[in-house]
Amino acid sequence: MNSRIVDLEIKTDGRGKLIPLEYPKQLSFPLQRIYYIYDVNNGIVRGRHSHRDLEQILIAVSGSLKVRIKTPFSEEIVTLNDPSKGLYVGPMIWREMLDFSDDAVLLVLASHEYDESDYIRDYEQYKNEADSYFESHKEQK
Ligand code: T46
Repeated sequence: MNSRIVDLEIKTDGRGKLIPLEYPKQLSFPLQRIYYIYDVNNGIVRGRHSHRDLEQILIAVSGSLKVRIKTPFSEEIVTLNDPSKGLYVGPMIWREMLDFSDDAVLLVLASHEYDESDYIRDYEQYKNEADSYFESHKEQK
């Protein structure tokens, strides 16, 4: 699938831990935007969309949350609860973020500026577009 957990290298010394994220050393795409999500109430599900081109890395820098990642062919739920693990999410992956702990802060590194026309928010529309996308990108299925 066009998503995977990425191990982020920790620089540890007697003062604590630091994780650098720099393109092209640790990041596979040049960064154009960051945002973070926090204060998400119990029972809330965010996301529920796909992106046509955007690549992102999601990191729970504090607390924990789950991410459901879906294509027309597969589905899995990934728990993010470790600031040294990133979830890379490539184009044409349906995502939903849920089960945020009270202290969860989800940091997102994005390859492009915010662009609403890159979002697919209707699941039927997503399935139609994803079928043709994965037909021509079989290696990402
Ligand atoms: C994604 C998941 C992981 C902006 O103005 N600029 C931004 O960069 C973003 C991301 C959002 N917004 C506005 C658009 C909406 O009015 O912030 C509001 C909430 O955005 P949205 O409902 O899209 O948030 P989520 O949590 O459902 O999804 C977000 C990202 O939008 C999305 O790209 O992959 O986090």
